[in-house]
Amino acid sequence: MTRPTPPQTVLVTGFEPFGGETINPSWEAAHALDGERLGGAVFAARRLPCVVDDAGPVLIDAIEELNPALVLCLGLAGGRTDVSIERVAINIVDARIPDNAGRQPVDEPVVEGAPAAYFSTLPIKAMLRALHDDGIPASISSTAGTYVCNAVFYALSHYIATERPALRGGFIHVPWLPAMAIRHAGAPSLALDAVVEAVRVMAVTALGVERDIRVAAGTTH
Ligand code: PCA
Repeated sequence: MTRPTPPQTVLVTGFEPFGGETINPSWEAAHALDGERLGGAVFAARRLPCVVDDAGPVLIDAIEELNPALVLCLGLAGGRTDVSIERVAINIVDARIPDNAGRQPVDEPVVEGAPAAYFSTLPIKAMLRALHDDGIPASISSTAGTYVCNAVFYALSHYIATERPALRGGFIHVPWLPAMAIRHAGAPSLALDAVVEAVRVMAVTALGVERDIRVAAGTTH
């Protein structure tokens, strides 16, 4: 008798609230997907602390525990208008506000002596097209900022490059939820259901597309 193959794990992470907010849509979306089946895969969600020194190690521990086939890290970028698929992680922390441990590093590397930057190993253009085909507003972003999200994205990318070259993983920023945007006049927002659906679409695409497609999605500034 052949044993059924266990489902592949898609690790999806979100962050705890930060910067005076009481909710973080990135964790709300990840949490909503925890345990959900997706074809031959299953989502496992983990919440990361919004702490520069801790978030990367918590993520790496989760990868070593779960041995996922794919890692999608989510974070909030209040003010962004759509699902932002991040292209590049940079080796710098320049925190505009203190993190949740009260530390505010300025111009410190994420990993001492490591390369300046890494590109996402996700098929970002194929993911972008799949989101648009599904009617979800999305774009490619070429900066994940210089705070905890970029630090996690960099830690993940450095880990993949040095320890697990076969693993695919990257970072996606999401806008405020409508209930959060109310407090910021005129601010853009995206409903939680749309964010959750976006993560499903991105996961299916990243699991199924080996070579990324070539479509222009850059910016002039
Ligand atoms: N967004 C912050 C950190 C946690 C989060 O959800 C960022 O973009 O760095």
